[in-house]
Amino acid sequence: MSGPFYQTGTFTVGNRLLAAEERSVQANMRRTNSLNSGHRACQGCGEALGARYAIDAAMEATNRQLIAANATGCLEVFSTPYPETSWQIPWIHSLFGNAAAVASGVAAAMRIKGRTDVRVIAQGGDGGTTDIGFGCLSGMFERNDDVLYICYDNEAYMNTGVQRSSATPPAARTATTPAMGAEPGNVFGTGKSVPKIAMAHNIPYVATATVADLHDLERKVVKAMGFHGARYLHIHVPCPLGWGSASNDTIRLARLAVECGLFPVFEAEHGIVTGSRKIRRRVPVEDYLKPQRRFAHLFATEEGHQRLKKLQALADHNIAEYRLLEDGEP
Ligand SMILES: Cc1ncc(C[n+]2csc(CCOP(=O)(O)OP(=O)(O)O)c2C)c(N)n1
Ligand code: SF4
Repeated sequence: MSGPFYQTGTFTVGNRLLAAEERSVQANMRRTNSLNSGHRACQGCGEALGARYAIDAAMEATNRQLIAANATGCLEVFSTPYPETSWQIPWIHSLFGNAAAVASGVAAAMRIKGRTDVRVIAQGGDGGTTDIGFGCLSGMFERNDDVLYICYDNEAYMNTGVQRSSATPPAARTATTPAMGAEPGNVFGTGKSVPKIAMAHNIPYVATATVADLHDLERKVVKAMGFHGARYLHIHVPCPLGWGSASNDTIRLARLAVECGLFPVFEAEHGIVTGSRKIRRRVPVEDYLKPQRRFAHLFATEEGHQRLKKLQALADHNIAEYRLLEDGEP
């Protein structure tokens, strides 16, 4: 364990103060760098960071016997400009909407070939997951196919110019929900929580994670690979281009999303929540929203301030639902 003088496992102190077994794979000589340098993600891309850590952790957990299916989207486009690729693993580009089905097929083929050592991941953005790929994903869950599906949630269709998805938060400005008119930005609606929908399928493991806590993200990937059957990991990944945020603010924003309650971090087994990451220093939603230009209109008018109150109410609801301020588990 680390010494008593240091706060470890946070953004202030890195791996060097942690015991070897507690370190993220960043400081591990066995790190595979499965998403290698040379890709063309934007500076500060949360999706690139999340994928790099998730896939390296999965490689470590599976003794490097891993195949990934990737939906169309930023992660596929920035990593694999044909005929080149940054991936150092067997990797297949599916269609936009069928990564889960392609991964299910790969897993079935591995089973028929008797390759029980080879494990399969499917991954995609929130558009590919919560919208167009949703049917294939639900089928994968319902059949309990032996696949870990990872959604990198940057809250819009970024690759094609920032269109709204069903994961776009209310009031956010996107190319299809402009910050003007009677309802500026995305409408306040009923929303769609795919982690909750995944839980409703009773699959072995569901978790949310964020690039602000890479140790937790790695731990959840490793844990997910310890299960067989369908598993779902939903990672919150800030997108400087789509959010209108500074590229050096990616980690800070990911952390503020958790600390204000708008992105609850939790895990569940067989449909039951088993743990949630407690908020250490609660902040108002304004702290998270203000550095993002997609929410700038909220700070310009009295109507905007009324909408801020509605967003705070959503955060408060999450805090109560996942008991994010209470001691004990979950
Ligand atoms: C059937 C189909 N419709 C539309 C597209 C165009 N398209 C490619 S990527 C993309 C958006 C991807 O958004 P998301 O899944 O959220 O991933 P991100 O780029 O944000 O990481 C769209 C609309 C497509 N490739 N196929
Ligand atoms: S648009 Fe967003 S998700 Fe896509 S590469 Fe740039 S920062 Fe990453």
